[in-house]
Amino acid sequence: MKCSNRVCLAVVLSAMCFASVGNAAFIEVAEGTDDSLIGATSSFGSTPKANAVDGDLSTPYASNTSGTSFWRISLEGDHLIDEVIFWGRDHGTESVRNRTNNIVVQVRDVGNTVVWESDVLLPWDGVDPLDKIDPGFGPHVVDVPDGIVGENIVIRKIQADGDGMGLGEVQVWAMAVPEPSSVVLIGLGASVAVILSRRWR
Ligand SMILES: [Ca+2]
Ligand SMILES: [Ca+2]
Repeated sequence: MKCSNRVCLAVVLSAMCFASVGNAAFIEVAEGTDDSLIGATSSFGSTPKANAVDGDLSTPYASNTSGTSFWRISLEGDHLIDEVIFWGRDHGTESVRNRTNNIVVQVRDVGNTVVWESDVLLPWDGVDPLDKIDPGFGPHVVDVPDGIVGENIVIRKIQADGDGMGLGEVQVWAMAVPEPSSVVLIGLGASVAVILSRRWR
């Protein structure tokens, strides 16, 4: 089938637009993230912060404190966040599984401002530090509401309860948000495609 240059241009631009819109599936973006993009409270023994995204549920990050702790990952650019899924540490004892009690998950923007925060997850009763609820190993699925965009994901243990925080693995299901310049180009492409398709109908 032959087509004029203008019609071909319209077809190509339209295809680009549909490709952008059609790539709407969320993917897991945290696994394998470089250590330099991860921050955390200092770790216990040989449980470095990057262990939480090494793809291996049996290798945890564990904070070296009995107080509050945090673990943070940069996604390098704005992302539409769908879900955060995490696992704790599981060495067969409730006390180790408890290292995911009393935590919140946050989405933060590039300036580190919190744009969304979960409820307190897996809380204990707040009275007796030894009377915690066994949260189990996981997966613990945290649904982030539609439309939340951020660059950093933070998991914080918010209450000193005698144990550090342990994360066997963290997954972030998200979709990169195009840079403004890309959006302008896509919009321009769509406009040109519509104009040319009308003229050559
Ligand atoms: Ca791991
Ligand atoms: Ca969601």
